[in-house]
Amino acid sequence: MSTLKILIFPDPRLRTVATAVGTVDGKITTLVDNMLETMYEGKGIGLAATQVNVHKRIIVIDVSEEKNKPLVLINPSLEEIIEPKKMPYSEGCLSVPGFYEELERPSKVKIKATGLDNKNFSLEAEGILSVVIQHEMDHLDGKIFVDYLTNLKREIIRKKLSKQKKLGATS
Ligand code: QAP
Ligand code: CO
Repeated sequence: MSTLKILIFPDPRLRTVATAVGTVDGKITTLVDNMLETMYEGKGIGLAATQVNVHKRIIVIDVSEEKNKPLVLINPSLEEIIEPKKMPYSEGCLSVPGFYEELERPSKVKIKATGLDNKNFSLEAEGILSVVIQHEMDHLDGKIFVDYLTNLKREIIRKKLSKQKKLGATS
């Protein structure tokens, strides 16, 4: 296994719309292993393939306390918004390091996806899992959580991260 380089906002490659995975083969399972390792190393709870510059519809998530319950979603799609009542949640992103902002998203959703075994499944998600799934599915369409903020807030974040990159900062 190896860790992958994460694209940092405002990298334009984060705007790429990912394409569907055909069948899950060895190449995909290796990618998923590396995405999980990258997510765990970064202390993340979710990562989309887009963030590691692979433009395929793949998400890995682990919202468990022990970090031992990986969830892999291939070609995820929203089936139903079960509870449209918006839940406020402070969101972060491995591609927007150091910034957290409160957003509101539907609190309970039903999604459909393919697993590593190539089988389709449905999943009802609420609470933080619902939020993370929606956040990661946005990445596959080139959307980032900062897009929901005011232009001013997004510009401040963009400028700070651009400056850090220019200075070669690692934090
Ligand atoms: C998405 O994001 C998420 O700024 C996953 O310095 C997170 O795992 C959705 C992270 C929270 C909803 C709520 C961010 C790690 C990880 C940082 C992440 C950082 C180090 C973010
Ligand atoms: Co993200």
